[in-house]
Amino acid sequence: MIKTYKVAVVTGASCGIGAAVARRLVQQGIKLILIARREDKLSQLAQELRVYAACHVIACDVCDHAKLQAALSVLPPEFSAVDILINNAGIPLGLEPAQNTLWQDWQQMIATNCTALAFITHLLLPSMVARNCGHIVNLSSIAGSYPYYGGNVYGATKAFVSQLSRNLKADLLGTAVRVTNIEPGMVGGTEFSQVRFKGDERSAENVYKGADPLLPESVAECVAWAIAQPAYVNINRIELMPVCQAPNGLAVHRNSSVKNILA
Ligand code: 8X3
Repeated sequence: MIKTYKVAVVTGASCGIGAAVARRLVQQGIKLILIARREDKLSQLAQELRVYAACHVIACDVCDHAKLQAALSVLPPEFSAVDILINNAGIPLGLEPAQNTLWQDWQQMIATNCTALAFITHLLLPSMVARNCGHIVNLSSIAGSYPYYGGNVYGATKAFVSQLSRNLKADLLGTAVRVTNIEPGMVGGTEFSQVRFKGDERSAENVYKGADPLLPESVAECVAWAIAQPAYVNINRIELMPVCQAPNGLAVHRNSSVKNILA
């Protein structure tokens, strides 16, 4: 039996992967609750998608727990039973080694990628369990599995998301609620790098130079596929990366005399 989900919440819905997932789900007639900070972008997207299904916009920073909780507690009746939660909102800040980073950046990544994701999950999960219907899709990253230079706290927050997904699955055994962790590698066509490099366009563009990255739609396709599986199937995790990317093994620092011999 294919699951008949009716309402999905998408966080970070205003652009990139969030918007692509929203576009993909709405084509299946799923009503959307779109959450992001930028009201203008959200309203524009909602206007585009209302041709397919109803959309409800919540312009809110996911880190503002009180505002988010208030908005989700007064949903119009047709949106009140949330079946799908797409935990997409997340930020990377910086690509410096840990010793050169700003504490505020670490705090902000933890607040957005971990605490806000946990908060909205904690808010919506009880109703899914009570109705015995639901699917939580967490947008983690390959950075949660593979360390890379400058990945420090960003990667650690994604490891949190991946482990939370596994632990939720364990807790939800015996219910029909499903959990899927999506772990993409390099995705172009999003604001990811602009955010990471804080508006430094040159550094942001360099990340994708000469590369053929995934697109937001590549990730949206995975989300849609996981959701469309028969009710008895849980897709635990999907790791995807572009062909041009690979984990690059372990690094060894050698002292300079040996470096000269090996060169
Ligand atoms: C980020 C993945 O490969 O761009 O979530 O660092 S990667």
